[in-house]
Amino acid sequence: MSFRREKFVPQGGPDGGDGGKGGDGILRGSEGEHLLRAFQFKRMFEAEDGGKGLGKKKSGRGAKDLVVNVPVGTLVWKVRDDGSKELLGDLVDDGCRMVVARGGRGGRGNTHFTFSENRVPLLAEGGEFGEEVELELEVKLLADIGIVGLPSVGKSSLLRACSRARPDVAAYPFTTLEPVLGLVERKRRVFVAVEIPGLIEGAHGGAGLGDEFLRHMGRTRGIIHLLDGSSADVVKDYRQVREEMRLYDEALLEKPEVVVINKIDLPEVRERLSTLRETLQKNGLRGLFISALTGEEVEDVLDRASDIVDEQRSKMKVPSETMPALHPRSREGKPSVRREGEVFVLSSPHAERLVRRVDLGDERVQAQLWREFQRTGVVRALERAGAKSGMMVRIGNYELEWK
Ligand SMILES: Nc1nc2c(ncn2[C@@H]2O[C@H](COP(=O)(O)OP(=O)(O)O)[C@@H](O)[C@H]2O)c(=O)[nH]1
Ligand SMILES: [Mg+2]
Repeated sequence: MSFRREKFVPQGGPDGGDGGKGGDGILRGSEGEHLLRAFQFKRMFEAEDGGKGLGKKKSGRGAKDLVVNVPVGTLVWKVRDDGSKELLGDLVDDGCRMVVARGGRGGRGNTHFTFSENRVPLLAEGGEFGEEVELELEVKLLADIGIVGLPSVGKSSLLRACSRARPDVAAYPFTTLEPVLGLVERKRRVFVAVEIPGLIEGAHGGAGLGDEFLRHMGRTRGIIHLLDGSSADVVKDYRQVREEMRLYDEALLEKPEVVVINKIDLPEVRERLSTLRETLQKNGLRGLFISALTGEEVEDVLDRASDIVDEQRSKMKVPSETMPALHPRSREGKPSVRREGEVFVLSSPHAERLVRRVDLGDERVQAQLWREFQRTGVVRALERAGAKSGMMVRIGNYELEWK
């Protein structure tokens, strides 16, 4: 609320500007995020208030939106008051944004409450309250790197060696029947690796596995193709797996891959390292040699895989996109009245915002409020509900006597 100040004019016209809009609460999918890090120590996030309206009809500044980064692939659930949940959507792309709680609009300054017979408007609105929402976030790890290879080449062992994932390791095939995901941390970079249940293993697991396989593989940015150094023919093994991949989806063959020969800790493998290298070379392959069991040279593989992930991430940048807000803004709506014993409870956002902001003890304000209530249908609603002189009317947190 503000009035112009001019020399020789005791009280100028009203010039109170509107309040600024409160910031929106936004979730943003981010490739760089792999855990809900932002939520480790903090569970409650609040965008800033909009700035106050000023004199000279200056509007308050709109507050900056609050943007919280979550991993790409996060599912967002809204928790209702009764505890039930509603899926609002998932943040599938890097940079996509979801407005989960809208900031309130600023209140209108007293310039809006001038009427012909009222040159000194003492009414102004409080700002609209921002939306408040309780969410549950479910992180679905999306694999960056798929580890493929025949049964028992050491896929589970490698995933164990480089992440905290604990897949079954066994000396016989057909163990890992579900894709196991592990978070791999390299220096300051993080990526997700998935053990793809061997295609042959999968063939024993029923039809559903093929879909699982594709779901994870389709999205990976690269492949670690693991070979067993103690195998009689690593090139044949390699081709067999590539052929299986081709049968699932030819596009899988286009993904960048690292060829890795495992089990170099075994003496018989160590002895024929140079032969193995030659054989691979002759077939146009270059491999890295590791032992998933002892961890020897595993770092090299992870560095290489990490590079692939970074390269592919920068290639696959999708334009930032804002999802539509989640629920339609409640409209101001007509005032409604309900009775609670002797008290009439008025529900009208506009009226609530007015009483929050003005000096109810001032008789001039009361008169103007009355006028405004008449104009906006509040009086009629109360009368229709049976309000009579002397009864109490509750508006927001205030109770007024109806005269
Ligand atoms: N000596 C040796 N054995 C290994 C190595 N990696 C895996 N193994 C063994 O090979 C067998 C199969 O390993 P696993 O990780 O389950 O293979 P997967 O079927 O490809 O997941 C297990 O007995 C492992 O202990 C390795 O680097 N050296
Ligand atoms: Mg396994």
